[in-house]
Amino acid sequence: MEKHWWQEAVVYQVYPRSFQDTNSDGIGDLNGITQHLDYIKALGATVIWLNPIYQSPNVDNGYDIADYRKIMPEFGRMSDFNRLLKAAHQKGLKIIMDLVVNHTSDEHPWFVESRSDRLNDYRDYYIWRDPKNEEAPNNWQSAFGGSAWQLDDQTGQYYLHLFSKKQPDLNWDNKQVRQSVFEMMRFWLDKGVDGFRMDVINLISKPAGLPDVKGKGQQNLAANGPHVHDYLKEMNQDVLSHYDVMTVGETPGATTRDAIRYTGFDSHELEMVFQFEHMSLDGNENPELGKWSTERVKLTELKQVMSKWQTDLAGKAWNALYWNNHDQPRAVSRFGNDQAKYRVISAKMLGATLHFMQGTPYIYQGEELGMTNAKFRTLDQYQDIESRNAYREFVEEKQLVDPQEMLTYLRQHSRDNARTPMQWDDSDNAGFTTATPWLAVNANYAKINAKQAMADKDSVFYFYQKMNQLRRHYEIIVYGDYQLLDPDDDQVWAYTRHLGNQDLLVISNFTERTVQRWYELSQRTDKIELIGNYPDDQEETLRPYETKVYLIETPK
Ligand code: TEU
Ligand code: CA
Repeated sequence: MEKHWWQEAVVYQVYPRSFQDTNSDGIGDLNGITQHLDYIKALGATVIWLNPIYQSPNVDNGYDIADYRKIMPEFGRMSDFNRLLKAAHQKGLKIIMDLVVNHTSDEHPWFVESRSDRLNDYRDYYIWRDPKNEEAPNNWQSAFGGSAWQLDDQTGQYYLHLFSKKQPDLNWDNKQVRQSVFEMMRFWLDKGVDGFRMDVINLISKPAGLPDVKGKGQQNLAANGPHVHDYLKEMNQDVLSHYDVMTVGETPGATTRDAIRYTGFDSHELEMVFQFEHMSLDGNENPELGKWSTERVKLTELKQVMSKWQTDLAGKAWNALYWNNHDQPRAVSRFGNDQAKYRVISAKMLGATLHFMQGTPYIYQGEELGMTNAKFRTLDQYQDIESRNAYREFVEEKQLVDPQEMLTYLRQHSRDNARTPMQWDDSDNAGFTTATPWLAVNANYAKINAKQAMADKDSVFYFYQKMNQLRRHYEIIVYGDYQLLDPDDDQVWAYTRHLGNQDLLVISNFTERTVQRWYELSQRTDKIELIGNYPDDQEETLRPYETKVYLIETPK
C-alpha cells in the first residue's frame, strides 16, 4: 500500500468566527487562532482546516465569497494570516483552507459584472436561463428553502443558486471559470498553504439541459454531474499535482463508488472525501421537513454504513473520518449521551470508535472537550440562515409544524449547535470574548471548557491526546484492515483491525446499560489494553458507554 503524510494526519477543524476573539468585537479572528496553536499542537493534531476566511457579506458565514484573495475584515488582515501560517509551520502544523467554488457571493465582482448585461464578458461565469412559461427554468429547490432560481429584473433572466439567492452558482462548463479558480488556488498554494477542503465540490457539474427533478433533493440530482471528474482531473493536472498538498472534497450524496472515483489512489483527483451517509440516518421521519426531526440514529444502521465505507474503500481509496463539523450537531449530543453522568464517558467512546477505524480523523473544535448542542430555547437565539429559513418555511409559511415542535428540531439539528463559541475557561463568555459574542455561548461553559479539561487527567482532551499518541506509535491504527464483528448487535459496536502479526480489538458499548459480551480476541492473555475507560477491567463486562481497545500480537 502507498503511504502518504495525509493518511497519517489528524485534522483539527477551526471555525474561525467562534474560536477566539482578540480585538473585543465579539467575533473570532485569525490572531485568536495563532494564540492557541500550542493547544492544537498539544492535542496531537497535525493539520488545521480553516473554514472560509475570505471577504464575505456573511450571509452564510463566509461560504458566500466576495473576494477570494482578501481576508474578511472581521477576521483580520493578510498580514495576520501570513503570521498564522508561519507560526503554524514553525510548530510543525499544516494548514488547509476552505475552497468554496461551486458558487460565489452575489457581491463578487464577477457576478456584479455578469448580472449587469446579457452580453457582458462575465455573463457566462454563472448559470442564466430564460423563464419557462413565465416561471423558473426547472423545479430545483435551494438547500436553504424555496426555488433554486432567482429572477433578475435587470436582464429578465433567472440565475441558479443551489444555496441562498446571494450565493449564485458558478458555471464550471465555462473554461474561463475553471482557469480563474485555478489561478486563485495557485495564489494560496504559492503562499505555502498545505491544501484545501472543497465545499460541495461534487455539485460543480450540472446535468445537461438542467432537467426537473422527480421528488425532492435537487442537490442529489446536481451531484456527481457529467463532467465533475473531468474538471477535478483538470484541476489536479493544472494545479494540485504541482504541490505536495492534501485535498478533501465535501460530497453530499456520494456513494462509496463515487468516492473511489474521486479519491482512488490512481484517480488523480482528490485525496479523500467527506461522505454524508452516516449524517442522514436520523431525520427521515418527516420527508416534507427534510432533516428536521427528533429521530435518533440506530446503532445497527450506523455500524453498517461506516463499515461499508471501511470495506468498500480498503486498498482503493482513503476515508475521512468525522462525527461532526460546523454544519452538524455536536457528536456527543447526537450519537452519545450528553447528560452530565454520561457526557465524558460517551464522548470518549465515540472518539475511540471513530479514531481506531481506517482513515484520517477530523476533530471539530470543542469535540475534544465533549462540548454539547447549545439547545437554545427561543428562535431569536439562532443566527444560521438554514435554521431561520426552515422555521419561516415550515412554521410560518406552510404551517407544517407548530413553533415549539420546530424549536425541538432546531435544538437537535440546527447548525448553530456546533457554532457557539469555543469554551476556553469559566470566565465571562467562556474566555472567547470580552464583548457580546456574535452567537450566544453555550450555557454549560462554566463546567465544560479547556481550562477544566487541562486540569483533569480523565478529560476528553487527554483521551484524544492519548489516541493521537497511539496513532503515531502503532502503524496498525493507520494501515490495518477493518472487519466488523456481530453486525446485528444493537448495543455494542465491535470491530477488529489487522496488520501483519498484530490485531486490534475495538469494543464500544453505545448504551447506558451494562452488558456482557464475549470475543475470541479478548480472551487472549497476551493482549495489551491500549484504551480502557474503567479501572478494574473485566473482559466480558461492558459498562455504560465503555470502550476498550486491545492490541494482540501473535508471535511470528
Ligand atoms: O455544506 C454543504 C451542505 O450539504 C449543507 O447543505 C449541509 O450539509 C447542510 O447545511 C446540513 O444540514 C457546505 C458548507 O459546509 C455549508 O456550511 C454551506 O452552508 C454550504 O456548503 C454552502 O456553501
Ligand atoms: Ca475579533
